[in-house]
This record gives sequence, structure tokens and C-alpha cells, in this order.
Amino acid sequence: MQEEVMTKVETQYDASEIQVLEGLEAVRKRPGMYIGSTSSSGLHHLVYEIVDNAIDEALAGYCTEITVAINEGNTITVTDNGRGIPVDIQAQTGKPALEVVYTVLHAGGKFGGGGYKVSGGLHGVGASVVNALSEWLWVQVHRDGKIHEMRFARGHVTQEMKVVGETDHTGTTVCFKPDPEMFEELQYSYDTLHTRMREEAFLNAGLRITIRDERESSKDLPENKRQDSMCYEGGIREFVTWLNKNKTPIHENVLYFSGGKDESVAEIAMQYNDGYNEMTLSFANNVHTPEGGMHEEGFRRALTTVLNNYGHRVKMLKDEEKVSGEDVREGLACVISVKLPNAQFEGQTKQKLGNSEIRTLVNNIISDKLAAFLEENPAVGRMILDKALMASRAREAAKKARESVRRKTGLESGQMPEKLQDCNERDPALCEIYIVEGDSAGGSAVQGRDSRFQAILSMWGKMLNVEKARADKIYGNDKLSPLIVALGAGIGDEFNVEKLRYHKIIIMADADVDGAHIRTLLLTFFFRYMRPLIERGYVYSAVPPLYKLTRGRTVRVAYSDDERDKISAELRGDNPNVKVDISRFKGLGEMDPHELWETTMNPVKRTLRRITIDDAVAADQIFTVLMGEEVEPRKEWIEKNAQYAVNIDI
Ligand code: TSJ
Repeated sequence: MQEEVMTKVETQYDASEIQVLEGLEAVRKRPGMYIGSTSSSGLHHLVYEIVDNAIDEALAGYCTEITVAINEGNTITVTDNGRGIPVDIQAQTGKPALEVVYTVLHAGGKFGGGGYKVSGGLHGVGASVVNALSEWLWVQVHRDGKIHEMRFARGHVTQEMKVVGETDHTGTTVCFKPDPEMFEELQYSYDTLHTRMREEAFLNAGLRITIRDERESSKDLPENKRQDSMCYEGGIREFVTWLNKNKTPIHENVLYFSGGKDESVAEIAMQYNDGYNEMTLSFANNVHTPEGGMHEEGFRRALTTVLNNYGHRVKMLKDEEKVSGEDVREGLACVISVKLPNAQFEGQTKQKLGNSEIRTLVNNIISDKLAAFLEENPAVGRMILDKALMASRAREAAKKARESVRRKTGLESGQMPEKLQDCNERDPALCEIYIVEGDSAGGSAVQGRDSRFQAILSMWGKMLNVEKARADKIYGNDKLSPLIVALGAGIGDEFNVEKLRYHKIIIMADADVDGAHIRTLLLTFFFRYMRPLIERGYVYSAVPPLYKLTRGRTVRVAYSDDERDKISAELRGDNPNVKVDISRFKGLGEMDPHELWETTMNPVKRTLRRITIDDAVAADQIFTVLMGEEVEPRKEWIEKNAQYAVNIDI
């Protein structure tokens, strides 16, 4: 025993120890390199890094359940029922494997250039990064009948591994508190974590993932807003069913194809609905690739070829007739998931798969197996081809309509719409456009803004139901065409992001259900007709304050209930009886121009929430519910959101 303590003291300052500390110090110096950012997205990334390790254990075949809890104070607990991280002393380091997992920085994290986590090896990729960025972290491993525990603070060991009890099962539990010194944002969003965990559950068939919100602030929410348990035996097939859940499929079964070559595997699930929009989600090693890449390319190429060949063979297409890629993807819901060694992530945001061998693999799977399926299921084949043919004809008609509308509305005249109050600056990288709902809010925004670089576009009235419209209608729509003209980059297949006039597009809507409605409509529109805007991170939601607190002549605003309570306490100071007046902002229209500038538009003080593809996918779902023809899901949505739904207009 004495021996061991001595060794420990001696090794505290040896070369490997110093390297370890330097490694984690590097993470704290440049956190963005390891988790992308220190804003809300980075905060959530910490959870994904930890959960990924548990999912690897599931991929290795030893773990069937993962639980994620958001605790009071925005700490996170992740538990799995795997084998437990090994705790034996490693020969090279003289330390427990568990300690190495948490203190040694592993190269090849997601933001450092790819990496396939090979199941069965001791990896712990990301665990040390999370540790370095946590004010504190503890871990308990149930293994060999004992509970082993270890504690850390900002990456440093604060409690060596010790046995704290006995156990009759195996598994790992990790609990951590993100370091307020490292993150600008500390509030976890249940919805954000829920969305990602649902995705993981779909991508790992049979794995049960449970998420719970234990925070006091959520205790009044309905049960289904603070706890979800997700397990999908059908994997990505069920993902597609879910994507289509409020739509009308045109064939009964989800088509599913899979195959592999060398170390790589690919699976594709797809089903057509009677709508006009495509929803393809692709993943590489369970990482979402919203910018697409080789797996999507291989799929698209093969789908177009197979359907054209089939059409000619069954004589639904004449010799010279062809359906385009866009035609065959109209109304398609599709999930592509590939797993491969050495994934190369490229593109603007490193979310595009670059490995060309995967294009060939996916192309071959679809070419062989979809073709065979159509031969065996001619009724389905006929239905899909019919739909593509209708799309092709509609597209021809739309092109003609577009040309005539373009002449009429001056879409290409370079003249800006009346509803736009433009800014003086011309460099798009420096320009912002606020899209504001309602007249009075629009007026305040125009007066409050910094007109050098902030433009305002007001929109009001009921927007077009883009769910049921093809591109020709959208061009001619009097609500949407000012927006299209103001942004300057066109829409649909002709969208050109290089022509965009603003690199920040900020949706400013009230924090009520009407605001949510208009935000949903705009997001869905951007998602379907200007997707690169979202992929490049140009779309934001403004975050207006919820409360105004007044004590004498001091006025402060709060953006959340927590902040309201904190500021209220600050204003009271040591004097609990003093009167602090708290009022709720009912809407943007209520703020005067100066207030709006100070709280919501001034770049130095405001908060902007960047819209991600996941937000857009969620918007697409909500939108379908709100605008679709199905009455039941709409009623359900309204009931779920009843506290706000009094004056929603649908
Ligand atoms: F991120 C993390 F490292 F902190 C973490 C790891 C967090 C959580 C919630 C779970 C895990 C984790 C790791 N769960 N299960 C494992 N498994 C192993 O590390 C493991 C177990 C046994 C063996 C073996 O060969 O016996 C090998 C490994 C890699």
C-alpha cells in the first residue's frame, strides 16, 4: 500500500502526466476545436460525446439501454447497462484504464478529422474532452460485482478510483456539470437532446434510449414533454414511417435495402407520400450529414437510372422520354445510413461525406435491389413512376408559369420590394435582414435598427400553405415574393447562394403560438426552397426578452424564468421588502424602438439562435400537422400546446 502511494507521488510530475495535463489544457484553450463551439451547440455536444461511447458499447453487442437525464442545475447524467469501462491497471501507464479514458486526449475526434470508432477497443473518444470542459465530473462503473467511482474537476483527478459498494449488474454512469468558465450558454434544451436521442434510437435498431427532464422548471409540463423512451426494432424503416407519419404514403410498406463491401455497410429505407417535397436524411457512422455527400450522390444517381430503365422496360416512358432526378424524388421520404472506416467529413461545416467508395456501394445496392424489387412488385413500380411522370409534367408547366411571373413581378428587375427597408452596406457578409411579423413591431424595428447594416422586411397576414403548393404558385405569391426578391438568390433548383444579399437572416417573431406559427412557416419555406441558407448557418431566430423588471429607476429585462428570478434577487439585494415590479412582455409590438434595439437587435447585447437542419426537420413535421388535411394530429397538437393555443388561426 505504502509502495503504491509513493509511486503515485513520484509519477505526478513525470513526462506522461505533464503530457496529459497539456492535452486537456489544450482543450480548455481552444474548446471550439474539439466540440465545434462554446455556445448552445457545443453545450449539447458534450452529451452526444458521452452518449456516443455508450452507443459504441451497444454496437459491440453488450448494451441495450441508455438513459440521459437533465438534472436540476443543468447537469447531465448518462447511464448504460454495458460491460462497464475497464478498471484494471494498465501496464504502460500504471493507472486504471478508467482514468486513462478520462484524462488522455484521443486524437481523431469528430472535429479533428474523422475516425471510425472500432467497437471492442478501449477508445473513450471524447470522454476526456467532456471532462476537461466540466466544472466537475464523476463516473461510477459497475463491474466484477463492485461499484468503482472516480471524480474529476476541470480534467484534474480529485478522487482516485475507489470501490464504493457492491453490485449485481454491470454498466457505466457518468454525471457532469459543464464549466461556466467555458460556455456562454448553460441551459440544456430538452427538445434538442430529445431530437438527437430519437435519431440515435432510429439509427441503432433495438437500442432503448430514455431521456428525462428532472428540472424543477419543467415539472408543470405534460408528461410527454419531460420524458421519452424510444426503442425502434425496425431501425431506419421506422425512421421513414415517422417522417411520413402525418402524410399519406402511396404504397404500404417502407422499402429497405442494405449491403456491404470490405469494411463498409450501407442501408437505405424509403417510402413515397402524395406530397411534393423530398425529405432525405443521411448519416455516416451515425453522424448526421446535412450537407449530403457521396452516399446521397450514389443514391440519387441510382434512383434516377433505375426508374428510367424500369419506365422504358414497362413502356410507361416513351423511347425519348425521361424523368429527372427531381421528378423521382418528389414526395420521397428517405433515410440513408452508412458505416465505414476513416470517414472523411468535408464541406462548409464538415457535414458532408467525402469517401467516394461509398458512392459506388450505395449506387450498387440501389441499382440491384430496387430494380429487383420493382420487377417483383409491379403495382408499386407503376405508382412510383406515375408520380414521377406527374412531377415531370408539373415541372414543365411551372417553368412556363415562372417565366411569365418573373416578367410581371420584376423578380429580375433588381428593384427591391416596397415592404423592405434596406440597409446602406452592400457586402452580404456584413448585412442582416430582420423578418418581422406584424405592422407595429415592424415600425419599431425600422426606427430602432442600425440602418447601416440592418434591413427590415415586414410580413403580415396569412401565409401561403407551401405544403400543398408547387414552385409555380410560390413565385406568384404576394407574401413570399417580396422575401424572395429581398434575399436576391432565387428559389428551388435555381437558388444560388452566391447571390444572397444578407448573411444573417433573422426571424423576429413573438414568443407565443402565433409567433411559433410564422417561424414554422418561414423555416419550412427556407428548408424546402432555400435549403443552403440553413446548411450554411445563415438563418437565425431573434430571442426577445420575456420579462421587464423595474426597481425605482432601474430597469432590467430577463429572457427566461430563471433569469427573471436571478435579476429580481439582484435588484432586491439585501433588502427583501423592496418592491420590484415584474411585467411580462406580451409581444414585440409592445416595445418601443429603443427597447427593441437594446434587448433584441443590438449585436453587442442580443442573443441569436442559429437554426439547424434538425430545427427545420422538426418544423417540417409541425407544419405538416398544422397545415395538412389530417384533422386528428392537428387536434392533438393543439391539445398538447393548449396553454398557448387560444388564438391560433388554422
Ligand atoms: F464516455 C464515457 F467514456 F465516459 C462513457 C463510456 C460514458 C458512458 C455513459 C458509457 C461508456 C461506456 C464504455 N459504456 N460501456 C463502455 N465499455 C467499455 O469501455 C468497454 C468495456 C469492456 C471492454 C472489454 O474488452 O472487456 C472494452 C470496453 C471498451
